[in-house]
Amino acid sequence: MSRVAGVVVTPVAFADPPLLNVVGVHEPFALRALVQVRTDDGLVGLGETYADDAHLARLGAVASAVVGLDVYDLNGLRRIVIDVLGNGRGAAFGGMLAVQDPADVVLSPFEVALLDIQGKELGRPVADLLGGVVRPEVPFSAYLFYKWVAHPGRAGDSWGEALDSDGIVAQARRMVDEYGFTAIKLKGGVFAPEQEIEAVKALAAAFPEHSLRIDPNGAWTPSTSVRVAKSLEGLIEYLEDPTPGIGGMAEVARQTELPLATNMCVIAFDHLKPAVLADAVQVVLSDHHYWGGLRRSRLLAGICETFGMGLSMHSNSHLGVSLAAMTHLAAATPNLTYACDTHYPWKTEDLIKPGVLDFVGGSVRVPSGPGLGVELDEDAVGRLHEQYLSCGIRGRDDTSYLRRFDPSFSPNTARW
Ligand code: GKR
Ligand code: MG
Repeated sequence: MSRVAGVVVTPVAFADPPLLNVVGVHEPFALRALVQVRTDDGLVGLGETYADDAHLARLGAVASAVVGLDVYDLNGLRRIVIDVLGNGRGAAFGGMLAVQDPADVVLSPFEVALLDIQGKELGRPVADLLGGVVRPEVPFSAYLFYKWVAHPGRAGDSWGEALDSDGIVAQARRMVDEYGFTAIKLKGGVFAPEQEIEAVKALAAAFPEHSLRIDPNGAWTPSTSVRVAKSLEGLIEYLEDPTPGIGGMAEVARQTELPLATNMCVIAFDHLKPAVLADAVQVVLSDHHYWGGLRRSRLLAGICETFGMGLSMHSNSHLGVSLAAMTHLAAATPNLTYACDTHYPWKTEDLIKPGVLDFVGGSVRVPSGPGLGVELDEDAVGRLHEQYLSCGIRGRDDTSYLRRFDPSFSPNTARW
């Protein structure tokens, strides 16, 4: 039986294009932390998570406290995390993620790493430890963004500009051609709702067989949300976070046939009861990075099944260790019936050796090797860590970055 002998947490930075959203624009580099858990018999398990300074400090505190833990004692791991962090401190992770209690966010990469070790010890993929594979190929969606042609003062990327419907359709065309996606999500909340409705209609005309979604990250008032919903009924499979809060979502849900999805107003177990009571949300977007890892995400799936809610999967900018974990989770979750979100096509650098997580027909085949089934590229880890050290970014802040170029910018939440 293996025990934890040590943990190394390595912050890394990878190039990220200027993708626009309701709170601003992605900075030139996105941050992630790689968590490597080593056992006394030489196995190494991998986890990936956010990497702002405050989170790194919490990860570091837990890393020291887990030494000696039996790698099968996931309940013990959670107790340690709760003991180390104590109660009652909220935490923000940049972008739009803020939680009342960071325990599940901190738990996640350690839990994934221990499952990776368990799988390696047993010679079984992580999906087998989560109940077995129900779908060997996991469908993902094309995740479209309005975007600038380049970060100001830097060289452009190969995607070019997308600031109108034509640009969005061209971006979708490339995503679909290169990755085979059969579902398409547009990140909205950037332009006036009419312009974004027009973009969805242009996508529907260009991709009549594809499932579509739009996610303005709570940019609209409830009445605007109802108006948008009415014009998109029949065209999209769900409307994601049109307006902030469980109350606002419930108000919209009462007035549209469209299912409402969220990764903003239901992001922790405490939020489920009020959301269910208000019938605010018909689809929950799970995300193992803040729902406490893979097994607690399975618990969320069970709760969604119990209350008749659909289940999809949320993504932030991420690398291959996260994609592997997402794929194992989705492969082993029977009621995760929508294509999962992923930012993966936007990255040009990774921590893992290529060849295991390729998209074919829009899907990633669940890796068959033991554990997560991915291998670190040690040179790339070193390179991306150096990039972290030199890039100067220590936490995600899309708003301040956009304000550097447009000092009058203010986040659009519930403005329209
Ligand atoms: O990467 O800009 C982004 C997204 O807007 C991300 O931060 C969101 O968390 O993808 C996310 C979402 O579905 O809301
Ligand atoms: Mg969302």
